[in-house]
Amino acid sequence: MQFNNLLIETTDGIATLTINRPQVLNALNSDVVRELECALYELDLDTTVKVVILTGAGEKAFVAGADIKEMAELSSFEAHDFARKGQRLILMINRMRKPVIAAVNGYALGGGLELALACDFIYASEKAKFGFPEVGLGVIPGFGGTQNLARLIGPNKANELVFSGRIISAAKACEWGIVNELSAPEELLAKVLATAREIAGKGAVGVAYAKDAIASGLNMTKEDGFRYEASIFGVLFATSDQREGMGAFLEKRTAEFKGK
Ligand code: DAK
Repeated sequence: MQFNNLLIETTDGIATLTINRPQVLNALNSDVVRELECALYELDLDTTVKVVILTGAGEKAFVAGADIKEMAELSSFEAHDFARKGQRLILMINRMRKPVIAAVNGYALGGGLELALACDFIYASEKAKFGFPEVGLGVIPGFGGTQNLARLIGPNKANELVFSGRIISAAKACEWGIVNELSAPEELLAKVLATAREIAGKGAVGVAYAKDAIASGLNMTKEDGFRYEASIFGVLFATSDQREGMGAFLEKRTAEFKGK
């Protein structure tokens, strides 16, 4: 598929997906959301891709939110449709079998922060800024932001951020646990790539099931989560990656995982 708003570059099993509308700070209109969904669907099916990195074009923004110009004109039916598309995209990232890392290079506001929160973890530039300005626009976060943020940092900090519409610094976002690691802007992609390479060198089946166990477990009681983890642990003993991983350890060599 031809993408008008995305750049995709794949090297050594790591796909970097760049939202490319820097003239409007990479704001998410319905075309971008549709393209992201199509691109991520393809990347999930591509077994040569082990990790996906999501970032924004330009130096200023990851994504400065939903496209307010487009959103302002939506009818209620279109707004409902926009929400369904956006939520489908967020859920798709959760359900993908490979990790998606957000490299937040600038503003991550509103729908942009929701997109970053849907990723498996966030690395950010020291110059990045985070916030949910929605209440100032008379709405609330609608792409799962209230749910994902409260689960990540707890309800009290989520309440403060969402109710105030305040924009916080990258340092504060890191202190609050929204961001895993900060870097100088020019070092961000290299840092994310280094972590992506580390993950890509592991067994893809183990990584996929670990993602599933952690994400699914968050919606379960602890006991059900333990039971789910145990059943996945058992399933992994039917894979070639388990035989290769343990065999390589015993033979004192580097494992060559096949991802099956
Ligand atoms: N939408 C459209 N255009 C945007 C934009 C956005 N979100 N953010 C920036 N731009 C455009 C600006 O209009 C400007 O365009 P020109 O005037 O040059 O044509 C260009 O990008 C550069 O922006 P600025 O000139 O404003 O740059 P500054 O450095 O002065 O300010 C800023 C940067 C990020 C502080 C400022 O641009 C800003 O406040 N942007 C809006 C941020 C915002 O409020 N974002 C949240 C949007 S609400 C839903 C699901 C989800 C959502 C909604 C509904 N459903 C369930 C239905 C999500 C909602 C949101 O994300």
